[in-house]
Amino acid sequence: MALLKSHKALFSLGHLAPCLGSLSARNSSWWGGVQMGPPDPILGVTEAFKKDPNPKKMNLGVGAYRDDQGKPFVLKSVRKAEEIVAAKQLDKEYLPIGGLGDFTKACAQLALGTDSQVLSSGRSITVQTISGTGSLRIGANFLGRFHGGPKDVYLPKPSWGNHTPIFRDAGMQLKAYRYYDPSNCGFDFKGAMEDISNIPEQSVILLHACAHNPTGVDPRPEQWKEMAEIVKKRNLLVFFDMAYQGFASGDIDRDAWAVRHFIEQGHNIVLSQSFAKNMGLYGERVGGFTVVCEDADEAKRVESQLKILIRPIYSNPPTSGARIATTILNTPELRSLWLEEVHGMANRIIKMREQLVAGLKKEGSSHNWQHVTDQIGMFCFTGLKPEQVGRLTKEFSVYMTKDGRISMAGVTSGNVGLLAQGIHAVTK
Ligand code: PLA
Repeated sequence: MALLKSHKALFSLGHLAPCLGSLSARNSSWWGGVQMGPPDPILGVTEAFKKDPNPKKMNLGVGAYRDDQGKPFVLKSVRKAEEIVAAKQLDKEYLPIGGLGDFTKACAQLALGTDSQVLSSGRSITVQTISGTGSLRIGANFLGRFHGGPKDVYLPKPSWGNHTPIFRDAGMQLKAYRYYDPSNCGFDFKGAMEDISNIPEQSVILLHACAHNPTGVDPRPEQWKEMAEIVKKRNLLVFFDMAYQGFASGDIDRDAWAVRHFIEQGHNIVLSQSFAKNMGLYGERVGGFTVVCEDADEAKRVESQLKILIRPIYSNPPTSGARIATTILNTPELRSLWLEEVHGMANRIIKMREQLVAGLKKEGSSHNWQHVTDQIGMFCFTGLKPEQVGRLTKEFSVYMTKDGRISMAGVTSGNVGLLAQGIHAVTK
C-alpha cells in the first residue's frame, strides 16, 4: 500500500521526471535516470595519465611525493616501523570508535607540541580518522550538527577543490574570502583581512595551516598574528586543515606554528591532520581530528558525540597505518630518522623549483617565474591558463589540474628539462 501511494506521488510529480528517469527506463533499470558525472578534477588527472602511452609522460596532478627517479617513495622510517609492528604479531581486533589511543595522543602532540597546555589540561579530544579527507568530513558533520553559529564556512579563494563538497555534503553553506593575488602570484593579505573583518560573527573560517593547496602561498608569522586578532574580533570558529605538516619548511614544529599561535591566543580551534604526505602513508588513510574545548568536561562530552557521529559511518578506523605512525612517533630513533626524511622530501622539492626556473631561463623565457621558487610546499600555482594546460597535456603529456597547479613532488631531475621546455612553448 505504501509503495502504491509513493508510485502515485511520482506520477503526479511530472516535473521531477527528468531527475528520476523516464518511466520506461525506470521499468527496465533502477538507475536508468542516473546521469554521467564529471571526472574528479584532481584524481581524474591520474586516470587520464594512466591511459597515455607516451613513455615521457608526467603526472603532476595529484600531490603524491616521488623520488628523483619518479618512483613512489616509501620512507625508510615507515619500512622499519612496519617490521617492528609485524614482529609483534598483533591481533586484528576492532579498534575503539575513536581509534588507537597511543596514536591519537601522539598525533595531537605532533600538532600542538609536546609542551602544550591544552594537552596537559585534558581540554581537547582527538579521534583517529580516515586520513585528512575523513577528518575534514567528520569535522564538517560535527559542525553541521553542533555548531550554534551560522552554518557558513569561509574558504580561502582558491582552496583545495574537495573542501567544497566535503562541507556542502555535510549541510554547511560555502562562502569565500580573498586569499590569492594573481597579479603577483602571492598572498592577498589586504584582501584577506578586509574580507575576514566582514565575516558575520560566529561563522566558521577554514585556514590551511601550512603549504596552502593549491597556491603554495602561506601568510608570514606577522600576518598570521594579525589574522588571529581579526578572527578573534569577529568571534569566528577556526577550522585548521593541516595536511602538509613538515612539507612547507621541512620542519614539523615550524609548520605547526600558526596552529599553536591561534591556540595560545585563546582560539578553541578544530583541526584536521593527515599523515598521507608527511609519512607517505597515502593509501593507509591515517589522520586525526581534534577539537580544542573550554575544559576537560566539555572535551568528554564532545568525544561522546564524535563517537556517535563516527559509529554509523564506518564504526571504527583501520589499524595498520595508525600502528605504523604511532611506532614512528613514539620510537626516538625512528622519529629522528622520519624528521630527516621529511626534511629530505621538502628539500628535493625546493631544488626542483630552482631547476624549473633555471630551465625556463635556459629555454629563453622572458616571464618572471620568481613565484615558482617563492611558493612553498608540494604545489606550484603556475598562473598557466586552462588552454595552456590543455596544450601542455596534449603536446607534452604533462598531466596537471586545469587551474594551473603543478605538483612539484612529481618533478625530477630527469623530467624537469622537458617540463621547462613545455611550459616555455605554451607561454611564449
Ligand atoms: N587537505 C588538503 C588541503 C589536501 O590537499 C588534501 C589532499 C587533503 C586534505 C586530504 O588528503 P588525505 O585524505 O589523503 O589525507 N590533496 C591531494 C590529494 C594531495 C587529493 O586531492 O585527494 C591533492 O592532490 O590535492
